[in-house]
Amino acid sequence: MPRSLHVIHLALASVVLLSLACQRESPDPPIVDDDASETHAAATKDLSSPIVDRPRVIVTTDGEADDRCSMVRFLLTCNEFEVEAIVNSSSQFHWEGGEGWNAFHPVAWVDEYIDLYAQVYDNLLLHDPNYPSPEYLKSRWKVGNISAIGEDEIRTEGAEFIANILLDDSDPRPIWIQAWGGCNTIARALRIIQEEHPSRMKEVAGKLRLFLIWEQDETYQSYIRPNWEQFEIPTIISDQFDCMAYIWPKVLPEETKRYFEAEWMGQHILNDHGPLCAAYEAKEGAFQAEGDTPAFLHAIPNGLRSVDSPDWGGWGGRHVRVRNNVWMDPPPADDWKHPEGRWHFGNSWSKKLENVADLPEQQMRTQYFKPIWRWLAPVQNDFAARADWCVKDYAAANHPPVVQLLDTPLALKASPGQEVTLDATSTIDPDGDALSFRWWNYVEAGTYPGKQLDESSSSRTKITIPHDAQPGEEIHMICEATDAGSPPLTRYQRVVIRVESP
Ligand SMILES: [Ca+2]
Ligand SMILES: [Ca+2]
Repeated sequence: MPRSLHVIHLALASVVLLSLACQRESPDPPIVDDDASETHAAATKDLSSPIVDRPRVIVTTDGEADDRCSMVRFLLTCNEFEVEAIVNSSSQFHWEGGEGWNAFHPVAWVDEYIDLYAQVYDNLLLHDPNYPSPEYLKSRWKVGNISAIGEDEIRTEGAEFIANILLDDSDPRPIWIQAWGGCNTIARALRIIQEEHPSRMKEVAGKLRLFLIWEQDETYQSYIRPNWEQFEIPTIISDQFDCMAYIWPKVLPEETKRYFEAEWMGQHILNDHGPLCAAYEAKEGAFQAEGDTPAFLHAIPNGLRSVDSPDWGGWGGRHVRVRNNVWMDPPPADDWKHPEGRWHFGNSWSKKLENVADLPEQQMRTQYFKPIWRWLAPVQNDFAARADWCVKDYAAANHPPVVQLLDTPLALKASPGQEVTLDATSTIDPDGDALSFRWWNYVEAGTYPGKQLDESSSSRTKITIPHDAQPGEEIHMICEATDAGSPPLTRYQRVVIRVESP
């Protein structure tokens, strides 16, 4: 690559390296170019693009075929996270001793997938030095509670491991625990804390974040809710994830489906992208299902800052507050009420809408899943770029732009009628690709009930706060930058404008 691009590449690498400093265990640190670090420091002065701490994540998985597909994508995305643990757990669908469809995939599949990751690891490092070593990932893989549906009695290694991570007070940053299966291993871990360190429950809850793909057993209701919900753990329980699971051919809009069909999947993921992608379990060459993927899409620091609040929306969908700090899916119609108890397969709105036949109901279904599918083209292109990183050198692959705002705070106040400048002209692309921009008003994420503000295709634009906006209302403006590389990659910044009195 040309020298100037090389400097930018190293500078970007130095950004992510900063967050490694506070990682307990980290992969071998790559060599840092001091000059490049200074270049970056100078380049980011006065820019509203905070250095993003990589979110700490714990995955619990029931090993279903779609979990295994999600794991391929997760491993290719784990440079974005500090992977604290990957833990096998059971669910209402799969447990040890389950038969037929309910069979439990032998736990060693996680280890086998990390072995496949090891085969492409050196090449992934060419693209981001933050990829954790296979040895590190293996040290973080444990087996949790798998002996039966909702079994949360046995003190498993996986439950203890999660408890110890939560009890480690040397690192106060949040931890996102994802339930790709049941909540039983998470429940057992929390019960260890309640029984042995009751005085620390509030402190532990303070850094805990839950993203549940349905409640795939009873343990959230039987144990976690009565004992822990009082501590206001931000908890997302998702149903909209289902549009990335097996029903995608029925429920995704036509313009999105092509990213899931055999032609696209074969070209971008399955063929000629190394052993990890080759292990991806396609269905007749097409996407099969990745129902659990939204649980970690939510935490990717792509600029949307969706982890800041579940109702802000982002790659993992958008949710509304239902009770205490529990968030579920926006209702498809005003008279659809969230369940008082468990939110799961048995009362899922997705399942209720899956096979509707008449047009208005189909339109309702499309709207219901929009919080996820509106992002799926960039999500799939992001996957495709990572697949390329398994086999291509830096110059031959694409890397996402870094959206940087100039004199534009990420949170600002403005009064009705006031003009606000939104400036992303400092955005860079590590490959030197041309960039296209879109500044748009994410209406659903805000609280201003008026009509959508006009969008702009300039990197720098001005908006006028509507005259009927009321003090306290919020307007969310998204800057979306897409590069001209192949596949095209998109990153964001979000500016939240709070309306104040004139
Ligand atoms: Ca699962
Ligand atoms: Ca690029």
